[in-house]
Amino acid sequence: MKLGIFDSGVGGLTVARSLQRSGCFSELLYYGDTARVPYGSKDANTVTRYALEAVEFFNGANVDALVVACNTVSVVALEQMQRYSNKPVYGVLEPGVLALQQMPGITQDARVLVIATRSTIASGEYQQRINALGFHRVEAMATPLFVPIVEEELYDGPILTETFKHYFGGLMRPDVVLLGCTHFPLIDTAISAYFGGAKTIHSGEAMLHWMEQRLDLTARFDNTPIQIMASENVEAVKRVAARWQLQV
Ligand code: DGN
Repeated sequence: MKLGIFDSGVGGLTVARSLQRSGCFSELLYYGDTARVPYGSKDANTVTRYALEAVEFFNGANVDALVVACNTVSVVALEQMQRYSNKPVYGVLEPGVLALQQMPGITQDARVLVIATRSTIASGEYQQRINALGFHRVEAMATPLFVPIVEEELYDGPILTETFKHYFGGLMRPDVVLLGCTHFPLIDTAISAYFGGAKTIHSGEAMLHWMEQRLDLTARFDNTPIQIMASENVEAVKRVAARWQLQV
C-alpha cells in the first residue's frame, strides 16, 4: 500500500516515522504545508481551505490512501477532505481515542490529560469522544509553546522544564497524556517523566494500530522509501526528517 501523509509542516514526520518503521507500506509520500504553518492558531475556514488544497494535490498523486497527521486538520476538516478525496482519508483523532480505550491497565477512572494546539482543544472533539467512552476525569489544555520548542530541538533542559511548570504546575498527576499534536512525541519521554511515569499516546503509533485493525496490512517491506514534498523549503523538511531519524 502506498500512503500519502499530509501535515501543516514538519510535525507530521513523527507519524511518518512510525509508519515507515512498521514495514507495512511500500511507499510514503509526505506533503507538509510549510509555507502556511502553523495551522493551530488559524480559524476553521482557513484550515479547511488549505486542507482541501492538499486533497487536490493528493487526488493527483499515486497513493492508495491519505493519512492526515495533523491533529488540527483532523479535527477541523476531516469530513470535508473525505468528501472531496478520490481515496480513503484517515485522521488521527479516532486512532488516538481508540488507543486510550484499548490501553492495558487503564480504566474509565483514569485521569486523562489531552494536550494539543489551541484550535484542537477549543473544538472539544477529543474531550467529547473520550467522555463518550465513559472516562470522567478528563482535562484538556492548549500547550502551543511546545511546537516551537520541539522545532528548536529543545527536547530536555531548562526551557522545557520551565514550560512544563508553566502549563502543568497546578495539575493533578494524570495517568495518561494524549499527545494531540504532531510535535509532542518528540518530548514524550520528558512529559512522562515530569508526571512520574504517566503513559503517553502517540498519534503515529495509534494510527498504525488503528490501521492494523481495519485494513489488510499483512504485506511486509524491507524498506519503505519516503518522498518528501513541501509548499516551501523542502530541503529544510528533509533535514528535519533526517534528524528525526526517518530513512530519507
Ligand atoms: N500539526 C499541528 C497539529 O498536530 O495540530 C501542529 C503544528 C501547527 O500547525 N500548529
